[in-house]
Amino acid sequence: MSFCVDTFMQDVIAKNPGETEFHQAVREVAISLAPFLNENPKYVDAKIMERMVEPERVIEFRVPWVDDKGEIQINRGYRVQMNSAIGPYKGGLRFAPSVNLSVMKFLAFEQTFKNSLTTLPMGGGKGGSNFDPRGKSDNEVMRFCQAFMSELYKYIGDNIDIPAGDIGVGGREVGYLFGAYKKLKGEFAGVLTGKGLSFGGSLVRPEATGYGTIYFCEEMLKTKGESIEGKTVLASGYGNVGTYLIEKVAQLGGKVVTFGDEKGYVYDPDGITGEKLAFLKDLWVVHRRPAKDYADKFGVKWVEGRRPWEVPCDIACPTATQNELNGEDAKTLIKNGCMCVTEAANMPCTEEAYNVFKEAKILYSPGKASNAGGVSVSGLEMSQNSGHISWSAEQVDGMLKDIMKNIHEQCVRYGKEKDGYVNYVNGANVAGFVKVADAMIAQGIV
Ligand code: 2IT
Repeated sequence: MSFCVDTFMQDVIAKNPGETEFHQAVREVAISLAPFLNENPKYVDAKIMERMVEPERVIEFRVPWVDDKGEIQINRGYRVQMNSAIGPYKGGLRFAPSVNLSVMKFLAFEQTFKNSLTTLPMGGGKGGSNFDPRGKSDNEVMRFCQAFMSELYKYIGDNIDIPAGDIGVGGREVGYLFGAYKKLKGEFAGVLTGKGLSFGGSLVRPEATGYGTIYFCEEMLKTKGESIEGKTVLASGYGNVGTYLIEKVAQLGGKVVTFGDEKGYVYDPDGITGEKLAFLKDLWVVHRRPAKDYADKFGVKWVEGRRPWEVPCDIACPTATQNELNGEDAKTLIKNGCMCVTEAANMPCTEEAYNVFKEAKILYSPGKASNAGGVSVSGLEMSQNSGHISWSAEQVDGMLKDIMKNIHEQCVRYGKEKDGYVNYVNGANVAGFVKVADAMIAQGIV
């Protein structure tokens, strides 16, 4: 048997009609794995790819709750339990209006590869709801989280499936979800990660995705004899990921000059450091305020209705959401001299954008490699919970650095081409695949 991307994709599209994000994520993996699969037919014969695109289980449920006005609201909840070959399902929950089954499945599929790369024993899962926490009161968010957990608790557990945060789910939401689980199950278990420090959370978990992305970026730059110091960097979002990414760049002597939201972006040519960084750190994570507040406060430029990729830079870090950087944006970045694109969000670059970067042979890393720091520290939170211990910030940060370095090495090992160019997409996909695939073969047809 041989592996043919077109035949495989036709089948995936026929079985999952309309799920465009899921098709996109699977196609990227299929294209990059095809040569490897055809050199290693045991994976083709065992139909590993066909098995991996079929979630082990999808849970979809009604989430009714009552808002502050007394009106009944109905949202839809999801948990996609994608793959448990190398560990219990692990992955975040996303609360955003754009959430649908396609988005959940693409994220769960990516998560399986990402978690495999972390070197920790975690399978892949993802969940969430089309609930929008923006503009809701604390009480509304709490009632929603309780309603959501009143169904989800049946399917999760500290050795079964361990959710965490993603877009729209931060410390506040994880706290409410944890409280609801504890009440329903009557047990205090490490069933969620990203918890508050006083009830089993890990130091450095909030910072881990942003910090980890920059540690990975540093490793990429090192291969060219470069570093972050003195570099001009673009970020897009300023949630949990963007905020701490900006902080780490500032700590390492680089300068992030943009961030934004769906309304536009801030351009601060002097860089977001010092007092401005302190303001930014609270802007969304604490106060949930629009990006424009920063421009108004510091008298810098606000660019309405556009994305930051038009600003000249050395390094671009998409930190917001899927497909936020398209082929045209990619061409603009290259034209302006960008040498490195490190994804902090999940699948933020379109297929066209990826092809532009590949053609130009610049440093480009997919989120499943470079943003794996978040779930890695979640894995470390699970270890601390099961050992009833807590590690210092230095210990966790040191382990995070080692993990990001290791992921970079795996990408280079599997992604280096004959001319020395490292295709991090191929490297991440093959390395992530091999571990899961070998575990699946060893466990038989289950
Ligand atoms: O996309 C991701 O890796 C996350 N949202 C974090 C998942 C986790 O379990 O910490």
